[in-house]
Amino acid sequence: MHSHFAIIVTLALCAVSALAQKSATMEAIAYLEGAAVRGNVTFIQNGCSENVHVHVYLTGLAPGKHGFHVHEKGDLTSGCLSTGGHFNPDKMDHGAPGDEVRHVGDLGNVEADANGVVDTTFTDHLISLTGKRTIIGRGLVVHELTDDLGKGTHPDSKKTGNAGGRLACGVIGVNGNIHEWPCSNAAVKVVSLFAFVLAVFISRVLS
Ligand SMILES: [Cu+2]
Ligand SMILES: [Zn+2]
Repeated sequence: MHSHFAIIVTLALCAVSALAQKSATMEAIAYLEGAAVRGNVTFIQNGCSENVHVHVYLTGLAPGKHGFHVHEKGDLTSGCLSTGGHFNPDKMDHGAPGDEVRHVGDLGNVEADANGVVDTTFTDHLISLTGKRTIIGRGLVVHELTDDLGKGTHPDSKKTGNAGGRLACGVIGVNGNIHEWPCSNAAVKVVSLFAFVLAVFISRVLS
């Protein structure tokens, strides 16, 4: 009887920890500001290894495409220049969002309409709001020119996409009310794994 109780408790713990990791919605936001350009970018991730949904709203741009990247630092001391290079924890060359070889921070281009407004939504599979590829606390930059996605002939193509000056930038911050985001904590995974192994072990012993 005690053993059955232990199994039920253990399985319940597994389910709760699995659900907690699955259902936690993480949200982040950056307010971008420059001489003429400003706006908001929001990021939503519905679980630890899920894709990140990005909504970009910017005004004051020249019509057309503009390079759009996560840069490595959230430092705005000397404006957008202090945000460093593209966020690149995997030490790759610059590329397009859909490429195998790209910086984590390579979000491609956003396109402003005839009024200079960007209002668009896309999904990225490589950036994350948690773990090794987290973009929380890093810089977000919109550029003067089109990012050539690493396919240009300019010497900077494989480094920056030759996207020109930095028109506006901001820091990506937390925009949610959950106190602890689940998957940045390796301990949560260890506990879940331990509970699972224990449950399997107990059920073997009893059968
Ligand atoms: Cu950039
Ligand atoms: Zn890049």
